[in-house]
Amino acid sequence: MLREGQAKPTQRADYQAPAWWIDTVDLTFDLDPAKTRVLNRMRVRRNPGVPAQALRLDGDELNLARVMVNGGGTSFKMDGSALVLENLPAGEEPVELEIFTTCSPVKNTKLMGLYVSEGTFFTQCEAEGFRRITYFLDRPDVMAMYTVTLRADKAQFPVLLSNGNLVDSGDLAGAGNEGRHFAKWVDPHRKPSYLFALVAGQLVAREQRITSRAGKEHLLQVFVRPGDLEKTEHAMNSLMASVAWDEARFGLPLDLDRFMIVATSDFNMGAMENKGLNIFNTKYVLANQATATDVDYANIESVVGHEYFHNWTGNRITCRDWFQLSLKEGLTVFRDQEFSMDLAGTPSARAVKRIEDVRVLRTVQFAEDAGPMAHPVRPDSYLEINNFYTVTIYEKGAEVVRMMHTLVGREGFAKGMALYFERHDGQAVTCDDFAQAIADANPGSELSQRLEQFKRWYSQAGTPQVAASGSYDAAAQTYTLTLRQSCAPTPGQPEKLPFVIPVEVGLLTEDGQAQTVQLLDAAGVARSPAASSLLVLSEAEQSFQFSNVALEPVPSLLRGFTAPVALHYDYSEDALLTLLAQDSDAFNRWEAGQQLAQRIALGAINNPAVIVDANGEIAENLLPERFAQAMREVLRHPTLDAAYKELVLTLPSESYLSEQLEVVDPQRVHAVRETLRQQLAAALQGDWAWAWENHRDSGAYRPDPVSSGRRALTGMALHMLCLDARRSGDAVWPGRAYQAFKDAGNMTDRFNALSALVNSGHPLANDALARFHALFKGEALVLDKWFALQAGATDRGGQILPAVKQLMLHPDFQLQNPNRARSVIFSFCNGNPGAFHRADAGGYRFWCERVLELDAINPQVAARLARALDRWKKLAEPYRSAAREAIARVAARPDLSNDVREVVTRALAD
Ligand code: B3K
Ligand code: ZN
Repeated sequence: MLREGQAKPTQRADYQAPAWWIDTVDLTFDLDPAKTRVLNRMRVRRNPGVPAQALRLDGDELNLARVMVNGGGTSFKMDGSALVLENLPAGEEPVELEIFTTCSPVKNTKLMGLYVSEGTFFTQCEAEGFRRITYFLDRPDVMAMYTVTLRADKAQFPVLLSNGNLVDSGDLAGAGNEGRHFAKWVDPHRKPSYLFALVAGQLVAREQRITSRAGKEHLLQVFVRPGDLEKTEHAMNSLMASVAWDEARFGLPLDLDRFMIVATSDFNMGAMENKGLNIFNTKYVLANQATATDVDYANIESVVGHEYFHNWTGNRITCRDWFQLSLKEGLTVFRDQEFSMDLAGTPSARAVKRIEDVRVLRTVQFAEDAGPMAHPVRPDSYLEINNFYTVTIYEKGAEVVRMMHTLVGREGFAKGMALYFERHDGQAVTCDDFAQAIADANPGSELSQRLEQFKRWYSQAGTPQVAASGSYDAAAQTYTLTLRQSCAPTPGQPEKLPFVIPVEVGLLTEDGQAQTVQLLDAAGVARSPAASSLLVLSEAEQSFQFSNVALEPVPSLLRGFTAPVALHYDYSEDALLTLLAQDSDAFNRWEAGQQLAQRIALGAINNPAVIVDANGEIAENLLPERFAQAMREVLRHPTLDAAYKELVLTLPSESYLSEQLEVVDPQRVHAVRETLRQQLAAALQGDWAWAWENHRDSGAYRPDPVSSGRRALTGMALHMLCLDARRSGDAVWPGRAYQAFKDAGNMTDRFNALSALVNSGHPLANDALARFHALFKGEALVLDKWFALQAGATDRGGQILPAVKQLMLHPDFQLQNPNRARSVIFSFCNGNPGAFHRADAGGYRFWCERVLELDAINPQVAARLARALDRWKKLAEPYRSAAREAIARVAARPDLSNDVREVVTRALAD
């Protein structure tokens, strides 16, 4: 329901080429936190391909002082926040436009456009922030050459940065310019406005000169606040690795003399790929072993890589319109995933990365696909584009690219990328253009034969369900595998057509040996014998035949997770145990363990005889001995990597389990999973102790996959041992955890030990938390961890919500700072279902208040929080009604941002 005056959704089908082009932009900034003056000189010209129209420039919260055309005055009008020039000269001659505006960066709490963070100026323009800096055609298909002059007080803002190359700098002369200086930057590449950036403040840089394969010299710089320089080594190493990787794997070199990264502690997201001047959340730059965990190190590597890879996939070839966002995001996530895998090296470390990525996809994206915000990888409409920077655009988009990679092979994909750049370098294009290039470079491939159908991955939302069944003919030694696909309706899409789904399949014997078999092609001709085959499912139902199958097989389906689908096969428990113990495909081996655990958990959740008592505890034994034994064998396995073991031994999350249920009682899900964890802790007590003793590293800290894996496993073991001590009353392990916490030589071990104490609810936790806080008082990112740990801790009887309210009163809490707000509020509402969903609705009331409070400060952050109740319709009573009421209370507010309004309106829609 739209109220009068409210914005209307933008539709993909309404796309029109711009009526005007902007060829050059010359910006002069007089930077002042309270009132910054922006002089914008543009050369614009009519787009001859489009009927003549007025020039309509986007603007938002700007104060307009002057508009001039070709050096003289002009008439103009305002239409809402847009500046409209109706009387520009006719004809194709370029027009010189001069617009003078002011804005107030210090008041900019939305952190979009130009803002101030700890006394330093930063910008964020994607998607539509440039219009908050000056009037412009703020759309990605308008690409211009930029010249930028920054002028500011030299003592306060000694470093002045913008995109491209520094061409001039010095002190400003003349009256009123005492103590002021300037810097002039020219970007040698045309770019859309969303890639504009400036930074001005007191910063220091780590610098590195590199020489490319082609022998060209480049300067890499990582800018941070003074004092943080020693935390930039890993980011710089990651940047160097990224430059080398893109050149080696895709032949894509760095196209700038200078490439800069700047870190800020006030940022709405992870980082931003502005041309030559990436701006990062400090969380994805700063690390040393005392303050950052292994996970932080890995995230820095992948985010630095991601932003760097955008330089080609996003910046050199950009999006025609924001509906094409996955063109750059899906492809760049695919590239950063491949980068991390290539750097990880061993097959086992690659599998660990793949499992981690799939786990996010299945937990978060599948839930998005099943909820009110479900949208295709290329959406059809949006009210606020910032709401569409989603796991569907990013992670599912990356899976779509990965399927193309699977269908055409690694070489074929590289050829496709080369053709994509040959055709579209310097252009703003669509997802269709990308898919076409990959297909055209691979004539005869399954992709090019079925391209139109394949592209349904871009247009249809929802997670396809694939049901598999098999039949074995012992006499003929053939095995027939039948696959059926379906996809549930999503908002606006009641019916779906079949997708093209690549399914990698291997056949094992009952005792887990690989069978080398022959897949029969459509004509019934046997392909060469193989231990694994790629099936391409393109019809609603399709059967595939294998010959030469000596023994009744246990199928290993969707190996490596070759498609973003939910696969269903009615495995016997024995078959799952075989796959867990033997499958040569590491992904499916992990998956078999997850399915076993899921069966046990869902069985208990759905069994009315399993009683959850008033303390949220379950007395019965839920853990079958066979499962415990299988987990013990994984834990004690002589050759599996520690990182992999940790993944197998982690039970499916509460959110993932909830998605498998029709109706969710979140407290019951929580109780069952906690009980299972507690019982796994007890059943394997001696094994956990063995794992802890045998995987501790004494050598120098290195965040590589092998040693990180060992720390992850010892952390898990310590956690399980403390959990078990809670049951037995034993004091030894909590004591060791406390000692490990105090003695730790790195943040990973220290935080794991602290987390073991906090999450097992041990009395020593309070002392440890106080020490931790004292130790890291001045370290904002570490304090974020401290807050997040407490807000995300295991709830036992409802103690977390009051603790969260207390945390918000802590002098270090700051609602305006997105990292801090996320560390407390999101960790509770989005990350702690067992604490958030309370029968007394206290969690939902808290959510409602915080969404409204944040919306007045920063709508983007508020809208993310608003999504915590996306899945309310699935909840059992009394949660369902209470959640609905809380959402309705938000929706009833007349002054909501588009961001929050879109989320709550969709949530309440039928
Ligand atoms: N492109 C940015 C995200 C911008 C988000 C705007 N709300 C970071 C990235 O994906 O690399
Ligand atoms: Zn990106």
